[in-house]
Amino acid sequence: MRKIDLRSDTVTHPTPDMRQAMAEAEVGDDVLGDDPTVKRLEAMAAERMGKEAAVYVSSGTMGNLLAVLGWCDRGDEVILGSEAHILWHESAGSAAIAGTLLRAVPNDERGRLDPADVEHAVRGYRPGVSPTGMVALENTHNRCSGAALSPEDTKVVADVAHGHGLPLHLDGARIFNAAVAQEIPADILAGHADSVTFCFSKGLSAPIGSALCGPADFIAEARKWRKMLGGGMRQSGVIAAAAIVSLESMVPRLAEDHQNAKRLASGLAGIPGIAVDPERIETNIVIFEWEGGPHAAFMAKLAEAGVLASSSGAPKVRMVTHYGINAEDIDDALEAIRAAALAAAAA
Ligand code: TLP
Repeated sequence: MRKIDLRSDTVTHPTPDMRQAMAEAEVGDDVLGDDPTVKRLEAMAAERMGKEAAVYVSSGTMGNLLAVLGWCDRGDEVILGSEAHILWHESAGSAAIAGTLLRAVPNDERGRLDPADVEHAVRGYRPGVSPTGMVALENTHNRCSGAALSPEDTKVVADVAHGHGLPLHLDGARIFNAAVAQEIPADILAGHADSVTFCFSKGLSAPIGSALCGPADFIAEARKWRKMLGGGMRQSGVIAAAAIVSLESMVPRLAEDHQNAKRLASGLAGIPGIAVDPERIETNIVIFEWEGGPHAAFMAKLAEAGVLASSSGAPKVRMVTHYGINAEDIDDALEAIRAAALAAAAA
């Protein structure tokens, strides 16, 4: 049976152009600063984000962790949204490795932070208190169904952080989805942030890697942290070559993923037992609620019907559109989901 894999846009495979670029990549020892392809990718990444410099890292998780390590001292706290990926899905690296406290303030259903909450949460050092080391935002927001922050949403929080002399880090794993959805260049979306992480290995379909971008001295220090974490890669031009292709050719097609996500959400809204508001879908992530019976039974029936989805806990189900999934696949998936919903409700 054919599987329609909607677990994540991380499941995308490299395009034929990427594989060719990988085979032909000019390489060197990147730890010694000798890999021309990595250097080219880092220059492109910095330029796309409007920052002075960038470092190529193995994953979005590593990019975010390097930002925490770079901006904070041990014992500092990071103020971020209650649904932030850094808080939920990064294996507590900010605590275990960077020695920081993640202090969540509520984010709204679109991933926005209320600047008054951030203002209230910021603390300087006094005995017994962990001082704030940085503030973080996420664009698009994974757990908020891919909602995109506007430059203004980012600016109001940046203004509070900067007013206290604190940096704002943007987890922009899917910042190009936000850029395409809003027709706003990524450097404008990242403009109010001091540093930004973005991923080549999600909607942009490259096999491996992310970039951390920011001021030159911060990125120079991030290289030290990356080496310490075992992330100094040698002839990484082989994988950077695919990331270059992803930046050059995969951004505009994200619009297709967004249309497919809308199509999916509209279809889901008509299936008994499923609650979703298609109007809320802005990019490529569709999170809906299964209200038709036990969650585990529905997930199992979906998998049996050949539709792979993910879940961050009942009653939520997440489906993500990406390169390799077209409108016809969405229609096939909807038919299978309808059957799975009926079977799960009857079970
Ligand atoms: N997100 C993954 C899972 O970890 C949930 C996914 O399938 O969506 N920031 C954001 C906003 C992310 O969504 C992710 C990955 C990361 C950071 C981490 O990137 P990687 O997986 O490269 O470490």
